[in-house]
Amino acid sequence: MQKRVAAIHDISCFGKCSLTVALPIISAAGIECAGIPTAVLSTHTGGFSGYTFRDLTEDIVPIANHWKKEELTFDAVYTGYLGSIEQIDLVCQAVDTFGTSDTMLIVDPVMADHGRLYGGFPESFPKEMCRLCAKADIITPNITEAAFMTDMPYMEAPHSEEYIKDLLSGLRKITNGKIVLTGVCFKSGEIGAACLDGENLEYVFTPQIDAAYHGTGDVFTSTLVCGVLNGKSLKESALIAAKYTAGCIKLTKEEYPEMKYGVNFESQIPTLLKLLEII
Ligand code: PXL
Repeated sequence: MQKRVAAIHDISCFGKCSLTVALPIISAAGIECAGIPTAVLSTHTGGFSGYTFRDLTEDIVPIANHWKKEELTFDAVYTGYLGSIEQIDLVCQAVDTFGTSDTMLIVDPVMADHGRLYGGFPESFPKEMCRLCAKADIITPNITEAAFMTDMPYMEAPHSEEYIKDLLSGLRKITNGKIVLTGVCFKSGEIGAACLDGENLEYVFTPQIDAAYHGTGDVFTSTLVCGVLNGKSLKESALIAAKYTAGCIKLTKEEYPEMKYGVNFESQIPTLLKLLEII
């Protein structure tokens, strides 16, 4: 039976992130990807100025209610960028409406990077995001998001293992779900993720490429969703996601170093399908 995901993110019309990344990656893996757009922006908010922002908060619950009425069921709900605190509550409500006990909730608490909240987010946003993370089966914060949600200081790489374990224990107080903490770097030249499943902590690493592009967090978590729904373990899925994301960054750096335009994930889709053992 084909798996079905509901992806709840904004549509940034240009800039390769959120739904314009989740839809193609999840679909390429053979998984149906329905979407609830939380907002429509002309571009993402990182590096562009003067972007439009059409808020779709009012549509979230009616879409969920309609899906419920149609008796649509989902193997997973995958949430990403949410444009306001109100949307966090409405997404919790929407998940309760059309989700069942078999629906996995994967929350990427998209709100910050490099020690700073994204533009437009209030200081209180990380604390509010904890409520959605509390309901999740898997969360995928980066180091900045983890630091903000746990009230711990943000530390630049290279990280000590003690710092990563402290962040993970802080996150464990927020959620009983599995935790994939991204952007973990113990020594220069290697970057990856810490995967905490219950008490079991494992790391995955790939060679670090000296470049940063927008939307790579969305590429990573969309890929993780594909791995998990295709029956891979958390660690296997995180390694596939790390390898695919690193491959996209490497190719993009060779081709076109404009960070705000996102990565060339499209031409790497055949590699993704091989990593996922679909082809
Ligand atoms: O990739 C995360 C993301 C998603 N959506 C919007 C964003 C960002 C990051 O800046 O601005 C609108």
